[in-house]
Amino acid sequence: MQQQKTTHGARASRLAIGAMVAAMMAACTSAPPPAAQQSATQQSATQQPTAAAGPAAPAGGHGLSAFIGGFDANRDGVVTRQEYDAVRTQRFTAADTNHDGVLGEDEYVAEFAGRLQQQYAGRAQDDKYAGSIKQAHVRFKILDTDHDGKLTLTEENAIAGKTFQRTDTNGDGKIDQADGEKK
Ligand SMILES: [Ca+2]
Ligand SMILES: [Ca+2]
Ligand SMILES: [Ca+2]
Repeated sequence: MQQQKTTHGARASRLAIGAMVAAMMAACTSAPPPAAQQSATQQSATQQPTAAAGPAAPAGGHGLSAFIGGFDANRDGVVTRQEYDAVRTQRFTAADTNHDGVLGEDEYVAEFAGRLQQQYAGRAQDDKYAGSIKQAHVRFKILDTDHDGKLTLTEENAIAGKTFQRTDTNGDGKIDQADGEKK
């Protein structure tokens, strides 16, 4: 009985300490010292790359890995059809700088150049860079199926749909390493 009483007392004092700690923490929350504020800022800065990840190689390129790098927005190694469509629609909208709902060759190439520069990330522009820009001009002429100099989202979607199907070699509706590197 004596022992039980002691345990009881110890528990009560632990509760009291707990309440004190809680009160101290509440005080900290309402008035954070400068040091705590600074570490919170640092933390959000470190978390930023994860939050704004997006495709690892936004300008894409040839082959399966380049395709995944260009469209795997959440970087889980899989490009779902939904992800593919969302990334493309977002790029189309961003490219349409004069907001007329269609892309001129200049708008199309400028948007691609922005992604390519992002992919180069400070590396010097080489012959390959110039080649990629040249390819973007060629690509525009292919995508602009009725050759009126304006790329509509419908035109883009038609070709992109075929590209997705062709890349999805095992036909499971998503693109990942299981589809095998082609050529
Ligand atoms: Ca993904
Ligand atoms: Ca436009
Ligand atoms: Ca697949």
